[in-house]
Amino acid sequence: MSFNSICKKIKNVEIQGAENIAKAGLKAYSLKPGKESVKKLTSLRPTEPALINALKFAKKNSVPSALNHFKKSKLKISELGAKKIHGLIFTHCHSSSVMSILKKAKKEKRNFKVFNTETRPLYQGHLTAKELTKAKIPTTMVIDSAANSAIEHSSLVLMGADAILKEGSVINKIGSGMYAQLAYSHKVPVYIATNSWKFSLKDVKIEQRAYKEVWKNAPEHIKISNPAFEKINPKYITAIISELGILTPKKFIKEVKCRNT
Ligand code: RUB
Repeated sequence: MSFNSICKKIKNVEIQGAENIAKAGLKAYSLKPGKESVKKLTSLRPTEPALINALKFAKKNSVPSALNHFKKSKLKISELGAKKIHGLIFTHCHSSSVMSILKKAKKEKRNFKVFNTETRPLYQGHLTAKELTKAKIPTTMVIDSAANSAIEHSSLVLMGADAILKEGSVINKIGSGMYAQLAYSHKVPVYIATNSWKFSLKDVKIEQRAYKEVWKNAPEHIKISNPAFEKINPKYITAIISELGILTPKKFIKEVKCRNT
């Protein structure tokens, strides 16, 4: 694949999920290193600090060592996260970090089932349902607006992250904030599975995507808003599962800042 075809696939969400985007960005950068490439790559999906952090690390060290960081971290995240898996798990969108935890839990023969959302408008939930079913994990997909009763009966909500901000809030697929708030109201714990490279000291722009993703042939003059992501308030988050451990948002921020100084 060429630099430009990787960029195109990232832009139109054929390559999706923060970590996959960061890894594809590293591949593209290795094909065409330089400042201009970094500028182009980081403009494609603006809500992605992992891509920015991975490129920074690769510039200083190397692309293989950045890829190795993701590989090692994923192993740790799946090992730590699998220990939390039991009963009914609710997830949203498609996160490779969440997938790795659920597959590890399956390997450990843990007893659990999954409810996942279809995730309009781009239906990343189809990817999740297909991947989990292929791994022989019992999975039921629900439409996004049917999540309340699924969450009410869940043992825990497990979602990924695109960004973690300095006050401890997490940015993930649109709907994540609402699901976390619902879980909180039902006293269901919320865990976020993520690599610590999603942390950003700077504020992160929420990507607005084309209205055509929501309604292809919408009549003229109809306004459609299509934010791709939203914030999850840290008060709804039980813990963040990362390569740094299973930590409350506050402790996660402390730890990540400590390591970066
Ligand atoms: C994907 C999404 C995922 C995070 C985390 O959104 O919100 O939950 O990116 O993924 P999109 P991972 O499909 O718009 O990219 O755990 O793989 O980094």
